[in-house]
Amino acid sequence: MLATSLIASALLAAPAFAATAEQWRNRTIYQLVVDRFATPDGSSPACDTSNRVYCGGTWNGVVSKLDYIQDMGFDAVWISPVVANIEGTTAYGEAFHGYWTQDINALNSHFGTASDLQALAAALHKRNMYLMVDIVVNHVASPKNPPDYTIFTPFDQASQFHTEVFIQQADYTTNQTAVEQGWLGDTNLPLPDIDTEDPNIVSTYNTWVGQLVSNYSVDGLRIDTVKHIRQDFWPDFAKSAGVYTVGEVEDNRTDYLAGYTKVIDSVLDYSTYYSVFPAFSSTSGNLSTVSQVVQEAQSSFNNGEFFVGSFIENHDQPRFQSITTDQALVMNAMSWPFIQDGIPILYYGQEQGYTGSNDPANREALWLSGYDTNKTLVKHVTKLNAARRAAAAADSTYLTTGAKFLIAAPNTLAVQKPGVLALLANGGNSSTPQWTVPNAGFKANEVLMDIVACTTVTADGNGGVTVTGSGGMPLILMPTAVGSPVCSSTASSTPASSQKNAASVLATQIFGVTLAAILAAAVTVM
Ligand code: ABC
Ligand code: CA
Repeated sequence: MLATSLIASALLAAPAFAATAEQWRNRTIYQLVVDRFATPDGSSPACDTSNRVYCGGTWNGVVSKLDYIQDMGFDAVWISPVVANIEGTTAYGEAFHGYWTQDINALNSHFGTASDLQALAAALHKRNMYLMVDIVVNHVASPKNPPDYTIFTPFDQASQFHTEVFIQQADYTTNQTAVEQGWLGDTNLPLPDIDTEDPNIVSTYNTWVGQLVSNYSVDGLRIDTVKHIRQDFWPDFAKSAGVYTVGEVEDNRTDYLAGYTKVIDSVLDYSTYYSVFPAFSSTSGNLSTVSQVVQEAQSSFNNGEFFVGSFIENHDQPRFQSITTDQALVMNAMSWPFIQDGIPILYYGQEQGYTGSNDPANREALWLSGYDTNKTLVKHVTKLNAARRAAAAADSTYLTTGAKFLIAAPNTLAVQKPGVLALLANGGNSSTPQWTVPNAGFKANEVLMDIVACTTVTADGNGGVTVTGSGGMPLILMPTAVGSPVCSSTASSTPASSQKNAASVLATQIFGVTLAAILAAAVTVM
């Protein structure tokens, strides 16, 4: 009796999962900007991104929309930074995004109270979902230049900061010391760079991160500006955090990113991003570069690509649909994070077809979409999540076996993971891509389900496939026993345009067969 009630109360308390990288491996993450995701009362205030002001989203707002996130199949949420930021307007507007720290020991009151943030963690845990919090330790932000250091907490003295010298673009490839000890921002809004060489500051930060994680039951951390602090700062910091850490190292050089995978759990997969994004955003993009970059990362990253955060959009980059609105290219690009080795991340609004370009345009209010779950891309991502989960359940090696490129051509890719063959293309919505994969690892003559169109493809006698796509769409093939439930548990996501295509292909085939049969019959009669 006592034991039962103890268990019951432990369940009610929904404790932190304080999850390790290993526990994050099978998860998928929905990234959101708190100010732009949901209002606490369900209202839909206007939100002109170009004004760069707070629009009204809060942590309670996030709680109220967890069904929307969970129904798409995500089991983790990455929220924008939570600590108190500088108030009022600056040359670049207000700190609605949360990256302009003033006080690491206080919360940003625009988003709610400490108990609201704890309630968000508890609401997620009750659903067996994880909370990832975004943190910034490299710098604070100053509304004026030179800064008045007394406004910051706890580092409130000029001596606790590096000398004010702004990082220049050229430094990024030639001067790592400048990258680590120079300042981000500019004279309009400097981001004073904290002296993370000072042992007192290091220990303050290590204590701070442990408390943040325990106070708010955090399960994982996205760490900002990781390349702006010396690498040997990170292992102790990550250990003090005690949860999965994925770092932002904005760089297209795989070997450069690799270094950081040795000091924290992993990195956001920026080098793949810089090849995947252009490769899918135009019909003249080159998909074969994707295989080169990914294979280099698989062999040089600590733990290969398994713990990276894989993404197509985020709050710093132009949305995919600001470059192209060809829905076949969009569907292909969006599939990428879900068929590779790492942890997929979807940036809020991508599922609603948002088109904002560079910051601040890419931070649209999601309430303006009405959280429409009938959108094609909502359905597509729901299936992608379901397919990944089904693949992992069907084959225990799915999440631990590196992706293989069976085709890596300029316009087509065939990416194989245990039990899944993803056929991707960048020919656009009027193309009919073709893939010939002589040995795709399926059983001889096995019937496969393409979970994108929810139609079947039959493997040949060697377990290979020869497929002609329609409307430039990707195919994600799985044995029917695994793929059919993905299709039946999620509504059809086939866009009207490609349904028409598929129907006309079918009609041609039927007509072709009929015509051939009539001709054959005619020949026989004659
Ligand atoms: C504000 C305005 C912007 C305005 C800017 C000057 O000021 O909103 O419109 O253009 C936060 C806010 C931003 C704000 C900034 C500055 O603060 O979110 O809205 O911009 O006040 C992280 C976060 C980011 C955050 C900060 C600061 C850091 O994700 O949201 O921004 O806390 C560098 C950093 C990177 C940082 C990024 C914004 O800046 O390294 O951590 N992101 C090269 C460098 C990168 C550099 C990038 C941009 O330029 O290598 O290190 O990122 O300056 C590829 C190369 C890359 C190259 C790119 C451009 O090309 O491989 O290396 O990146 O091919
Ligand atoms: Ca620094």
